[in-house]
Formats: sequence, structure tokens, C-alpha cells
Amino acid sequence: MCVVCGCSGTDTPTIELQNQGVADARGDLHFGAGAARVSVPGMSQARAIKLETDILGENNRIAASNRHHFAAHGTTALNLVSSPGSGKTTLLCATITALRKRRPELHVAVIEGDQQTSFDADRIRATGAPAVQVNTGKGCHLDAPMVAQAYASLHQHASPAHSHAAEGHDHDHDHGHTHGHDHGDGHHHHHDAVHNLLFIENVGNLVCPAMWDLGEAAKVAILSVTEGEDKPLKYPDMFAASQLMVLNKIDLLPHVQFNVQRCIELARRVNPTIEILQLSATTGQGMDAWLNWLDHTMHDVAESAAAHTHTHA
Ligand SMILES: Nc1nc2c(ncn2[C@@H]2O[C@H](COP(=O)(O)OP(=O)(O)OP(=O)(O)O)[C@@H](O)[C@H]2O)c(=O)[nH]1
Ligand SMILES: [Zn+2]
Ligand SMILES: [Zn+2]
Ligand SMILES: [Zn+2]
Repeated sequence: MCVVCGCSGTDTPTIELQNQGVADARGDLHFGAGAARVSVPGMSQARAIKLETDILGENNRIAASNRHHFAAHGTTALNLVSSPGSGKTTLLCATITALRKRRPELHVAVIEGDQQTSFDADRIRATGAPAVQVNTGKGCHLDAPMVAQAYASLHQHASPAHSHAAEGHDHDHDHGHTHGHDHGDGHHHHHDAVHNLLFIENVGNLVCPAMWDLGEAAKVAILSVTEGEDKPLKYPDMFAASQLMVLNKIDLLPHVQFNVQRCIELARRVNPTIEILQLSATTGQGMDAWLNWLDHTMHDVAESAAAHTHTHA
């Protein structure tokens, strides 16, 4: 768990209490049994909770502002989470290519999260879609401020006609839309008639990204059949936080031991309402259902943004 592991650098914890694992009847040790559900050397459970609350609170404040900003731009943002190598970038490249044929009017952009390299952003840019790479260094997840900055710079990549000032964020888009509104934060927007889709590929990590809200409309967990069907139960937070589980690499099913039905059962055990799609990003099998899901989700987001406008009016 990454909030209180010390990587935030805000505080030097003092030794207050030795956290001990709790042994069960078999002698197996549980370090998540305390109130903070995590053990940090030299830090009490109360201190861990306080730090996590402060850091996540600040993140959530910025995530809410991202959500507002996405809505004002008619952008549906999806946060793709998974282990390393499940096929997120491959799926994104195939999706962008398929969407260009199916919905040529749709603007698709990508924020690529990794610890190092710009390989993934380069792969996305090769499809013709704008992409910004966000490298986290030692960080194990994207956070809301990173996404805010990347989204601001994507605006400039995608549409030079309406560049944002990095500070003050004072801009007035006018693309001939139907209506506009003021959020009361000095950030006046007109709604785009054009829909935008923003994919955020999180750092490959099945644990930490679960708890960081980026302002996305939904988290999408990608699980590939080479990883084992028990992953939803072993990493429950990620599957509990996700609206959709994409089971990728189904072209490999004949070659691996993977019980699809059991995987689905385990995912539903941690999240009874999770939607599940099976596909192969490389063969294209199951892609239509995924594209339909994207259509429905964009539609739902547009509807709730319209409802939101009315409450402001
Ligand atoms: N057989 C098969 N291979 C796939 C599929 N999707 C992706 N791969 C392969 O899986 C490997 C990893 O794919 P990536 O798209 O780089 O995975 P990723 O999730 O973006 O990886 P990170 O960004 O490092 O977390 C590559 O060798 C892909 O070609 C699939 O549907 N079937
Ligand atoms: Zn972490
Ligand atoms: Zn804006
Ligand atoms: Zn990737």
C-alpha cells in the first residue's frame, strides 16, 4: 500500500509502536488486521490512518476538479488498471484503430502511466492519437495532480486552437456549441458537441492504483488469462473498484490452465455488479462488445453531465 509507505516524503515517522502481524490458526501472518489495514515500520495505526486520510483527501479534491473539467469538455475518462503486461497498450492501440472507422468524429486521447520510458506513448502516437507519457519514477500509481497536468498539456497537443494557460486556467472555448455554463471557479466552458474519450493507462500494478481517484468515469481492470484465474480474490481492492473487468488474451486459452467460469465467479464475489468482457486485443475477438461498452459508457457520462448542468442552472 503506497500512501503511507514513506514515498510521499511529507513526514518522518517516529517510532510509536511496533506493528505486529497477526498469526492465524495455521501460523500464517496477517499485516492488514489493524485499523489502518496496513503495517508500516515505526508507525502507529492511528498515524497511518491520519497520513492516508490527509494525502488521499488532497488527491480526491483534485480528482473532483478533474471530473468537473472532463465533464465541461464532454470528455469520458477511463482509468485502465492491471498488472504489468496484461495488454493495456495493445488493447488501446487496437481500440483507437477500430474507433477511427466506427466513430470517426470521436476525439480519442491517451495519458500513459509508467515508471520509466516513453515506449507506450510512442506506440499510441504511432496510431495517430495524441498521447502524453507520465513517468512516475519510483511511484507505483498515477495520482490526480499528474492527470490534471497531463490533461492540460493534451489540450494543447489535440487542439492548438484552444490552448490553456498553465496557471489561472482562464479560457473560453468556443466551437459553436449548444450551451455554456460557468462553474464559478473562473473556468468558463462551453460544452463540446463533439465527444471526447480519454484513456488513462495506469502504472502496471494490481494494488496501489485501486485507491487513487483520478476523476475518471470508471476504472477498467484488465486481466489476462496468463495471470491466473484467482487474481480477483488475491487483489480484491482493484476488482472491487472497477466497473468492468476485461479478460484479455483469450486467444491463449487453449495453451494455459485458466478456468474462465471460476475467474468470473471470483470477480463477482469481490464485486457483485462488475461487468465482464472477454477479448483478445491481438486477434480482435470480442472487440465489438468492448466498443459497444465504450459507446454505452460515453452515453451514460453525457447524460449525467447534462443532469449536472441543470442542477447548476
Ligand atoms: N496472445 C496475446 N498477446 C497479447 C494480447 N494483448 C497483448 N498481448 C501481448 O502481451 C504483451 C504485453 O502487452 P502490452 O500491451 O505491452 O501490455 P501493458 O499492459 O500495456 O504492459 P505495461 O504497460 O508494461 O503494464 C505484448 O507482448 C503483447 O503483444 C492478446 O490479446 N493476446
Ligand atoms: Zn504503492
Ligand atoms: Zn478546460
Ligand atoms: Zn502499457
